[in-house]
Amino acid sequence: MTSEPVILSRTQAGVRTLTLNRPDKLNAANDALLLTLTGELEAAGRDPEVRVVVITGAGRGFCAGQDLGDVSGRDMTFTEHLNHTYNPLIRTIRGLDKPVITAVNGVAAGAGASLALSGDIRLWAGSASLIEVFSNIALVPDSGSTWFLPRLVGYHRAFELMALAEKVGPQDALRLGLCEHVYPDESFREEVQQYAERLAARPLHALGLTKRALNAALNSTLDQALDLEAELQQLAGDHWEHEEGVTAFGARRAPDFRREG
Ligand code: LHQ
Repeated sequence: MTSEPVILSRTQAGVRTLTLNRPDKLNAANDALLLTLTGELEAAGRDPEVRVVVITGAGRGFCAGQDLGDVSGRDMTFTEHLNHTYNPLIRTIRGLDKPVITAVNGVAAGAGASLALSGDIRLWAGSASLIEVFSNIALVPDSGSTWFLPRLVGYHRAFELMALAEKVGPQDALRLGLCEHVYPDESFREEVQQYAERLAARPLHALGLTKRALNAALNSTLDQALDLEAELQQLAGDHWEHEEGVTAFGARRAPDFRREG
């Protein structure tokens, strides 16, 4: 008997879509799902055909966090489990020098909420929601939630969301800055693909450096940010993308950042 792959992968117009595929459990994560997703992200980073990565969920959920029925992680301590699975995943997303879109199609709970927040761009369907559900089972928010959430909503709202584990819907998510756009359920997949293709037409090398600069700036002083900008601007300025952008501007045509340099 062949079992369904835990991650589905397809590539269209430079957009690699990785779909969490345990729909019966709202894509609750087991080790296989987490390790495969991390491997797929690394592979997408190396693949020149891939310009943008989309992470989404099959069925009505995005990701319900740790699969509470899966005991495969139980021969490890909680700390070992996080260091083996969730932490490398979140680090890979934030460290990838290509844009990652989290396309939140349904409920994102626990570590699934952290995953939803970890994207460079967060697109939500009308029926998406986010729950910092950890306190329901008397755990601490993990997989980056304690880092992402207070930066987005401030300490106090973050604490309240974590303490009460209340569901955040799309309109509140937009207002709080937990997502960039909300699209109707019926057209969600098409809207995500269209958005991702728009991003894929942008200058990939410059966007990778922008991602690096922003991530560093979240933890740096203004002086450090200015120094890093000056360093990275040299890398951007020396790249063919910059020449293409300037040439296109002068010629009053659209730049073609998809061509090989
Ligand atoms: C699930 C799950 C799930 C298994 C729904 N597991 N089956 C890291 C490292 C180490 C240890 C621990 O944790 C962590 C990080 C974490 O992520 S901790 C947080 C773990 N996640 C949760 O506590 C969420 C538990 N789920 C829920 O609270 C609800 O299911 C939510 C709010 C996500 C959705 O509620 P509903 O829309 O009402 O759906 P449902 O509850 O009816 O679930 C549908 C099915 O999915 C159901 O199965 P069934 O066979 O009855 O249809 C659930 O048992 C299953 N499912 N989450 N995490």
